[in-house]
Amino acid sequence: MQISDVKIKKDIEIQPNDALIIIDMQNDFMPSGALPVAEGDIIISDVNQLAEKFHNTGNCIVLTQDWHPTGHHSFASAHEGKEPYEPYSTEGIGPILWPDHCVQGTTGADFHPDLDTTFSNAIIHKGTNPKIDSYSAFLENDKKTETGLSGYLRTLGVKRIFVCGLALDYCVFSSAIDGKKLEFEVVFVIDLTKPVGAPEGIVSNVLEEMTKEGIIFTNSGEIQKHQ
Ligand code: VGL
Ligand code: ZN
Repeated sequence: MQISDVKIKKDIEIQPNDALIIIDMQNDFMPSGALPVAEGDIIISDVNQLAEKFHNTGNCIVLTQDWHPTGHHSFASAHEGKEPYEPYSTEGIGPILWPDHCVQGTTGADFHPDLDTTFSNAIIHKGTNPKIDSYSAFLENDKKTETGLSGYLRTLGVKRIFVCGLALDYCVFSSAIDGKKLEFEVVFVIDLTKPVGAPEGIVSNVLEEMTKEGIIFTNSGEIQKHQ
C-alpha cells in the first residue's frame, strides 16, 4: 500500500471536541538534521495553516518534542559496534537503532524556527526515559507507561484527534494507533507528514495497519472551520 492508495475522507468540519496533535516538528528530523526525514520541511507552512484554523475555532493544539537524554538506548552510539539504522529490538527499543538525535536542550531538539508554536496549548516531551523509547505521544514503547496526554485531552472533553508531523512511519503512526486504542476518533492528515522509510516496507505496513484499525485519512485542504 502506498500513500496514494489511502482513501481520503472529504469535507471534514472541525468540531468543538477536536484537538490537533503536531508531532516532532524538530530540527533533527528536517532534511539537514541528525535523523533526516526527506521533505520534512516542506509541510511546515501547511501545518501552520491548519494550526491557525484550530486556533481560530478555539480548539486545543498539542505539540510534541522527541526529548532524549544523552546516551539514550535508541542511539546506535550507545551500543558497542552498532551503526545507525541497524536492526535492534529489545523491550522498548527498535526495530532499528537511530543516529543520536533530539538530545534535550540542543538545537537539534528545538522546533524548526518556521513552525508557529504560539498556537499551542501544551507541549509534550517524550522519549525521556534513557532505556525506553517513546514513538507515540500517548504511551512509551513498553506500551504501558503513559505520557499523560490522554488524561489531558479527556479532561478537556476531546473526542477526536487530528495527527500530523514527523515521522509518518514512527511517531505519527504510533500516536494514531495508540490514540485509537485509547478510544479517540483519529484522523491522520496524510499530506502533513513524511516518512523515514527505514526499514524497507515500513510505510506500506503502517498504512495497512492504520486502515485496518479504522483510522480515517484526510488531506489538510479537506478540513474546514466550523461556524
Ligand atoms: C522518531 C525515530 C526516532 C519520530 C523519533 O519522531 O518519528 N523517529 N525518534
Ligand atoms: Zn527519538
